[in-house]
Amino acid sequence: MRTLNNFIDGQWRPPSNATHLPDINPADTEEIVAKAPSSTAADSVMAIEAAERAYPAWRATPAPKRGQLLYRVQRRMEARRRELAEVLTREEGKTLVESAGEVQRAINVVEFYAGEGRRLLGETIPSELPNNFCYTIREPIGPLALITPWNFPVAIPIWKLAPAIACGNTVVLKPASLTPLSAGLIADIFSECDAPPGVVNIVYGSGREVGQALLTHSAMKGVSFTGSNEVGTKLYNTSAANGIKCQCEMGGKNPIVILDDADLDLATNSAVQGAYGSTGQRCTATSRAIVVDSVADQFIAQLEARVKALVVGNGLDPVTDVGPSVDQTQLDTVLNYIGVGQDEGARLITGGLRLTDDAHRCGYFVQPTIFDRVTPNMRIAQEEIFGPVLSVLRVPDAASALLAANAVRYGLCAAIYTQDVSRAFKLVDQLEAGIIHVNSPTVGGEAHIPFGGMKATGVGLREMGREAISFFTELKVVYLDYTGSARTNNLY
Ligand code: UN1
Repeated sequence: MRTLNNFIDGQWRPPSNATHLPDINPADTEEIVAKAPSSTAADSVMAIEAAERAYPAWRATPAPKRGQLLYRVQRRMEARRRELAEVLTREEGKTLVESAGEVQRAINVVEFYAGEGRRLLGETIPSELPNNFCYTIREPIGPLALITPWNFPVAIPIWKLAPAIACGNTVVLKPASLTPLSAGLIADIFSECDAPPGVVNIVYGSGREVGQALLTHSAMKGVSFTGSNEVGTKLYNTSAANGIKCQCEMGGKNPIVILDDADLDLATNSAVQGAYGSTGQRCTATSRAIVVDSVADQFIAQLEARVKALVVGNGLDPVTDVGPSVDQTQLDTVLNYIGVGQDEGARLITGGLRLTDDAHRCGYFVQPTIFDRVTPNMRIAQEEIFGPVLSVLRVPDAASALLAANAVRYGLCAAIYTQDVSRAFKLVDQLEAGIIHVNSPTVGGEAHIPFGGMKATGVGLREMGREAISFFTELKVVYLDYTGSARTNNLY
């Protein structure tokens, strides 16, 4: 069992308070996967200072050369993909197939941003003056804080790190306390690839202690965060007070809209994958199925059969379809919402209980759950549950489906099931979501395609793809006058 330390200035350093906490396997709470520091603000400051010292040389390194570090990282990740996936499953709980998919996605992201090193383009803009050349340059921002959640402990750190450093920033990553070892392996890989000391630093600890110190330090120039709305809102406020750039990717309550002409087999598959994949612990999870009345009974019948057949268990077991909740708190939240749904009068179709038989006794397992007859104002139709629970809302037609879909505070993603392009395009126009899938599940996304949401889901520019470059750079505009003799300039 590995005892992790903070990764600062290219070295593993014990936390200043010498305190480590256990990293527990949620599928088998008797297994301690690793131990990780519960660091102090002083450790954060050390990491920021390392990032600050490394910044001038990294900023001066040509962008294509910065990209080459990422190509090396890509190759090391490919070589260590099995280990990364297994660690991910052990500490987060998702199935090995899901973990392998996450690792592949992270590798794709690294590959994409490695190439961006050669394409950190500006633009030329024609001036209204003669003999003037105007152009833009993308420059790095400075040392940045990356604060990442437990549910994608490989992909999310990577999809912030890779663009940040390709653009010439240096970073301090604070990974979620529940999944420290995945971040430890990422640090190993950067170290094996000869990342210059201080370009990538990792500090483990609580948001209150370590995160707060990162954000309020004068050298810190920006923060990219994925996690809860509660934390994200505080962080956005702190960033505003300090005048630093901030990007928050937060909750979702994503609908799948099923119209009367939908291919119901396809829609059922999508609902199963979207609602129960990763145990529902992803911000893109499908948590509402909004179904037109005329096909609702058939959809529910198909869905129920599929959900009852799902195998819940340890993600390392190849027969498992659905892993555990990540910890006791998350399990309690899910069970609490199941109780709320019943109290609100929704109809429990299947699931609803914690699994406590011998095979599941040592993990945080809950049955995949379906609620029918959910109405738009119920809490289980409004609030993010982050567990294997799907709320089905029945509606009379496409117009009321749209109203129900938009009647939440979040706006991350939505899926539409119809065979009619004209209805699909109209919904695409009207749905309040940053990512829309037509005839494909709400979850997932490709490495080079922007990711993010509207409304309470997100603030501060999209992640991934070339869009992420806007967040991770400053734009400089240059006016160059080559007249070479005195002339009257424009007056505005
Ligand atoms: C995905 O579902 O494909 O925290 C990725 C999250 C998201 C990432 C989801 N920011 O779940």
